[in-house]
Amino acid sequence: MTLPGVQASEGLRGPSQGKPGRSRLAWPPLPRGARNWFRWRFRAMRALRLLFAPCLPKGRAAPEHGNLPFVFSSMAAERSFIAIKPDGVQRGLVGEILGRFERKGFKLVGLKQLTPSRELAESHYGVHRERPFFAGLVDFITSGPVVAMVWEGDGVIASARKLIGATKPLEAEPGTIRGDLAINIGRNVIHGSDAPETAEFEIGLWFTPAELSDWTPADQVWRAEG
Ligand code: DAT
Ligand code: MG
Repeated sequence: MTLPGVQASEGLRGPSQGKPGRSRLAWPPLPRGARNWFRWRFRAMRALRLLFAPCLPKGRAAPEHGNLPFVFSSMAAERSFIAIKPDGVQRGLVGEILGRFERKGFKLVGLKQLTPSRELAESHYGVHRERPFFAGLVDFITSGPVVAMVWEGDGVIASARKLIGATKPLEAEPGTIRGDLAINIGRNVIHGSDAPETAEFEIGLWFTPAELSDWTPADQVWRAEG
């Protein structure tokens, strides 16, 4: 049915838009879900641009999102899964470790404390399943509360690994978490994702999407340029 006052143009109607009056744009031959995604993304971006145009500093564009204000430029930022292991929690090192990531300037988007099930631990360390230390590692990681976190920011995966330090704490540089706070490989206080694929897998394993916050620190402009 054509809405009053809306003229549907036959020539411009999309390929699967059989109903008259549905569309005034020629959509490429994409599945309906993809078309809807593009359509709503476009509308959302346009609304945000209109809404924030007055407060957009001149020459201050976020390249990956057109001329949206910088507050939206973190939408596709990198995330890493970080966990303070039971030894770190038992030793009262949570504040110390969390503080190092905060002071670096990364953004905390997920945080919870839990004692992992064996199933969760075995999935998390599945890559080490065949290693002789696997059983002991699973026993250790399920032995008490773990503080699970997701941190966000440009380059956070590699940077977190540097903040954490080498797997063997005696080989970790002073100034790193393991270098400063641990001695033994089996008690190295913290885990950090080692690559984008593992980060994605681990975040999905430990957190539901609803447990992660999209937010912008009030001082974001002082953390990262542009
Ligand atoms: P990392 O935690 O630095 O990513 P990894 O993925 O190689 O290190 O190993 C996972 C954990 O398994 C590690 O933090 C401690 C434990 N582990 C690794 N190698 C070990 C070994 N040879 N003996 C005992 N535990 C070990
Ligand atoms: Mg690892």
